Amino acid sequence: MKLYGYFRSTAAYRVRIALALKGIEVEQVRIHLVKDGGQQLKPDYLTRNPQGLVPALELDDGTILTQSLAIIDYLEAVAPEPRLVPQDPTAAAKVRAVALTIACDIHPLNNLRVLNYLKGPLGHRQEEVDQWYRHWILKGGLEAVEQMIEGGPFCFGDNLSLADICLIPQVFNARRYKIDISHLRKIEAIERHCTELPAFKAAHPAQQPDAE
Ligand SMILES: N[C@@H](CCC(=O)N[C@@H](CS)C(=O)NCC(=O)O)C(=O)O
Repeated sequence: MKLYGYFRSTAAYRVRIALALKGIEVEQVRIHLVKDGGQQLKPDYLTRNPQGLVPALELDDGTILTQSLAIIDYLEAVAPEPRLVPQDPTAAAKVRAVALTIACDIHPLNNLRVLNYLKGPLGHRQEEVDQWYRHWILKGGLEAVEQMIEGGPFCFGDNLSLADICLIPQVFNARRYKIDISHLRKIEAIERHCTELPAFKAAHPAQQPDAE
């Protein structure tokens, strides 16, 4: 299998964590999101993902899967251990609610193409773009997630789940943009715990072959 991604992509980072947890090895293909005006927008890559976004997972038979959560669902189906979504329907819905809050409500507002559009065509100053980022990552974003999770050592007690897989990359991104999250005590504790685990370490952007 080939994972098309970029070291700093939080969506690709989610998939890398899931792959590492399940012990699945893939070839990584770098799609540089900035160089050459964004390799994700080149015709060759658009044939793989018409959205022009990473990640995409190419299976050995050539099938391409896109959308990080759909890819993780696929991995969960073909390699069920360790479980990333609990069997209990209520627990599963809570895990998915956190994952979807991050993947559908926080991340899209702060994606590279959105920030570039604010700055480029709409002409906003960098301080305004930074304010946008800070606002959406915290308000109704990570501040809500802090209320939705139980906490320690993972989002939902002792069970590592899809919620942690989505949370840790988003926190990495918040730190990259120097967002103060010191008031989010549960999230900070989960970050401290998860980032020490081998699968999270292996998936970290700094450990990727294309890290800069
Ligand atoms: N919902 C998608 C989001 C994918 C996504 O937005 N990827 C970002 C990197 S984290 C990207 O490729 N951005 C390129 C751009 O904004 O031009 C998923 O979960 O896979």
